[in-house]
Amino acid sequence: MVRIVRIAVAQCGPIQASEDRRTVVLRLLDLMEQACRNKCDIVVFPELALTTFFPRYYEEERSAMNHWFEQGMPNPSVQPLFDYAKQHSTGFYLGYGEHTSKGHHFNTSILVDQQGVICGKYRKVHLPGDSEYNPHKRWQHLEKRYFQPGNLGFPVWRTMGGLMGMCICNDRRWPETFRVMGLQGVELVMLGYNTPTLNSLGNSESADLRMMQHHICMQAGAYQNSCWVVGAAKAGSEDGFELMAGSCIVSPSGEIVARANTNGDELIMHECDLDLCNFYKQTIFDFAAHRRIEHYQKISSQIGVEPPSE
Ligand code: CDV
Repeated sequence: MVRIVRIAVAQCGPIQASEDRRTVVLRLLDLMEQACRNKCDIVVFPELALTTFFPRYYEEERSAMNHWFEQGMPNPSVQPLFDYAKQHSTGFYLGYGEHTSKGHHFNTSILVDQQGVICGKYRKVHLPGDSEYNPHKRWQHLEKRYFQPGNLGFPVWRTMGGLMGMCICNDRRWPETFRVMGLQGVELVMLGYNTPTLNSLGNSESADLRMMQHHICMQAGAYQNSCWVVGAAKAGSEDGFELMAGSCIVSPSGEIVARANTNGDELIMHECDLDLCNFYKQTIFDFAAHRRIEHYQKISSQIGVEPPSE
């Protein structure tokens, strides 16, 4: 039996700090309706898809940021997305700031199935940026101030016809993210991102170079683990802060098969044949046949670089 998952990537244009959840959810619903009209099975929304990218703003008092977080999921503001998913049998991936009942804060994504039920939760592991105000940056990136590192690992869920995984933004730059899911046989990895178009430290990285780095990470993750990788941007100018677009769908061969070409709300789609994963999983990346774990200890026992002594 052919296993096709029709994926829609719902790239979002900017969300300004003044926009309320209701307005944002209406935009997301509009994208979901487009996906549904095109008979898509799953819609992938960006990281922190309900708000502006708030970690760019410094607050001395961390609790002053609580209004950017969701205390329950679903909650009344996002319920229309869940209702729509159930009525139209469309699953979705959604990124948001999570404030738990125990007072912890995470940069989270959920996977909602075609019955409108949360079937997976992921909390961002690789938090970039600073925990304190950084005077050397042209703008702040304070994820380490406002979020705890994810504590759920990189699970893979058997749902919606395949083996599904999630990660968030900066996670895509770390090969370990994909490999841990690859070792669970993942067939489709969904991710949302908010990536500044330029480097906040003002170095010479061009926007094109940063776009290339973004794509190369997703392409390598897909190829080396023989899975589909799907990335949804929040793009454009958020209150004067530029975020890159470049949402795309990458096949298990590492090729980009669909790519957004605007900086705004835009849907891209592809019929992902999950059985295309089998070829590389059974040949060049047959892990059971070729991995040499006796040489990989440093990967899970060492964090920073330790050069040999002189
Ligand atoms: N939201 C992010 O995780 N952004 C990072 C930036 C700061 C480099 C990213 O990897 O795109």
